[in-house]
Amino acid sequence: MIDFYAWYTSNARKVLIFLEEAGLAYTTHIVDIGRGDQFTPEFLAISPNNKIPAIVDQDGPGREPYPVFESGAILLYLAEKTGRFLPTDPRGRHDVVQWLMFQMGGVGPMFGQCNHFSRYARETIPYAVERYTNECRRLYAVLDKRLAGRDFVAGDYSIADMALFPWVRTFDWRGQDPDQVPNVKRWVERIAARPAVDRALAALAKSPRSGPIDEAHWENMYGATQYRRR
Ligand SMILES: N[C@@H](CCC(=O)N[C@@H](CS)C(=O)NCC(=O)O)C(=O)O
Repeated sequence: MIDFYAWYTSNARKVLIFLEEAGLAYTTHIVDIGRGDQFTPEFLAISPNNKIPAIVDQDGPGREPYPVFESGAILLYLAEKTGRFLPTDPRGRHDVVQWLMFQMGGVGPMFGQCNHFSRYARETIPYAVERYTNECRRLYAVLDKRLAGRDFVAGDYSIADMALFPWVRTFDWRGQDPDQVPNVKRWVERIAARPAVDRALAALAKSPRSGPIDEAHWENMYGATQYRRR
């Protein structure tokens, strides 16, 4: 049994796609990062960087519970645990790891900054919006080139595709026209058509938040006076 700690974000969806694809038994624990639930001592013991996603594998190495944080590390852990979605031959494996790191070190942080400056920031800073929008466009172009003549980013469908898909599919969030990156567009459609992906996206589709967020916490986390999307 996997305990899965999540909020309604792309980083959480990566892990949920794996859990659904592999058919692993899991329980979802919603951590409301807009109210500061990620700072509880219980959660910090699992995820010391106060971020979702995180998991606890109740049947970890040595048959002991084992906590894992950082979505890329979680995907590698689950791939190795199940022997799925990560090749065992060295070339295939390192191809996947490189594209996983492209997501973790490039797409995730840059797309996140783009979201922040174009949708959440207290004031509009044209330099920042332009810088991150341009960097996102460059990353889309890198991925488009990679996907020319390929169905998936590195060999068969793998944890690299699972990591990239939730971020890349939201073209409009960063002003990207899908028709400018036709290989990426087709790859997004190919992955979105998978039943396990559909189940994962439906399960973490939209925040069902009922009450207000903790604005002091949000200010601290995002530098915005209130939650707002442009
Ligand atoms: N590199 C981390 C990033 C995780 C991340 O940024 N999580 C966000 C939500 S998507 C979060 O939990 N933020 C809460 C906070 O920063 O306090 C990963 O890939 O797991």
